[in-house]
Amino acid sequence: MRKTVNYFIASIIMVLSSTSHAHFQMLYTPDAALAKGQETSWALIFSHPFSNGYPMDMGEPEAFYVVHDRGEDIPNKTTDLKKHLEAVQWTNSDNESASAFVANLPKSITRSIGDYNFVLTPSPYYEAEEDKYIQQITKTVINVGGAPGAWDQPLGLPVEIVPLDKPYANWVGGVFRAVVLSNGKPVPHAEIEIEYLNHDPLLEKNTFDPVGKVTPPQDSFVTMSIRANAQGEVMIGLPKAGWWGICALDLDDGQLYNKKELSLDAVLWVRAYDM
Ligand SMILES: [Cu+2]
Repeated sequence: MRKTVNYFIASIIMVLSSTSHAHFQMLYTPDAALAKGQETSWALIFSHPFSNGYPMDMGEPEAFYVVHDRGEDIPNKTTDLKKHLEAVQWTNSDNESASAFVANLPKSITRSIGDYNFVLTPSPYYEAEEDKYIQQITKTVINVGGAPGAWDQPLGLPVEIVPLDKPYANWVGGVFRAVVLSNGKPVPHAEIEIEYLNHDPLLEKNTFDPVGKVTPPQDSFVTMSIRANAQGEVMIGLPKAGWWGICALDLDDGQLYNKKELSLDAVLWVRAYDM
């Protein structure tokens, strides 16, 4: 009985503490800098990347596509990827699961050299605790063959984090800069959350690696909070190899969804490599 009560209390504490961690839309693929075109595997999970906290149900995404850019004078090419989506149940190591999506993209998608901006517009997620909807428009940029494209150009999304450094080519120990846009305009002092992808998605198992790479000294280190500067620019350090998520919160102008408040957020994933 005592054990049951303790377990019950522990569950409550876990729920309370996980809700204080940032919800993060993940648009994951293992590698960001590919030597040549190849098949790529993706996981689209709405989760808590640092803590391996409970995942949240994703509805069918509103949009999932890739914009390929091969540099000057060649027009961008947009390829819709929704037909490649496969609905799955994604589980964390506490056996909490939620609906998510995976995509195995054929080599033809990343056949040529240059930058590939993958964009996901998930359907709005209802957050009961705050009685509002959250929609995180998410970008992951990868490169094939080292030929730079227009990684520094906005894609014209309603809300967007635009890189000021190549998001797919960062050494550990470097910094990464970006500017936060809403309707194409910088957002001064935007509220930003940063999370390190501490538990790698295991794509063949639809679950996260139960072993985290780092242990935080305290809860403030799980989701780091910063503010953009007066020009809407953000700068973060990259102290460890892997993926870093940057989320700019609530960039809309009081938008509603189903007559409730909608927080329209922008997420960018940045990859750091060991030197
Ligand atoms: Cu959360």
